[in-house]
Amino acid sequence: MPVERTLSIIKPDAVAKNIIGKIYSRFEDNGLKIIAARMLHLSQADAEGFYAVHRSRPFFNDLVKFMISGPVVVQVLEGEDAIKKNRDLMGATDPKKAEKGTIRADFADSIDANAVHGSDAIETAAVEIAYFFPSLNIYSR
Ligand code: IDP
Repeated sequence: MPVERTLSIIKPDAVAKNIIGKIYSRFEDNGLKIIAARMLHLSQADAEGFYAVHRSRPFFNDLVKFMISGPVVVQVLEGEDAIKKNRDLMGATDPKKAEKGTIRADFADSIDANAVHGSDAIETAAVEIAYFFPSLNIYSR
C-alpha cells in the first residue's frame, strides 16, 4: 500500500465535546501519524474557500455557519492508504448511517454536526493540506 497524506479536521461540535484526544487515538491506533496540527477558528472566508466545491449545494450556508461556530483542530495524517483509512475510521457522512465503531457513529449527532472532515482523494488531499499548512510545517517521520 502506498504511503499517503490526508487532511483531517476535528469540527466545532467535537472540539466543544472535549474529544480531540479520543479522535486522535483512533488515528494513532490505526497506523495514522499526525505529522502537522493546529487549532484555529475559521473565518467565513476561510470556510467558504475550503468548501468552495459545495458552493451550489443547498446545505452550503449552514455548513459554513457551522464550521465557523467555534474552533476546529486541523491535522495532516500520514500512513499507508491514509485517505481511505481515514474515511473508513470516520464513517458515513450521516452518523445515523455510519457503522458502529466509526468516529461519526460514536461521537457525532447529525449530518450537519458530524465531528470530522477527511479528504476524499489524492488530488483533494493535496489542495486541502496546502490550504492550511506550508510544507515547512509538516513533519513526516
Ligand atoms: P463528507 O464530509 O462525508 O466527505 P461531503 O458530501 O463532502 O461529506 O459534505 C461535506 C459536509 O457537508 C458533510 O460532512 C456535512 O457536514 C455537510 N453535509 C453534506 N450533506 C449534507 C446534507 O444533506 N445536509 C446537511 N449537511 C450536509
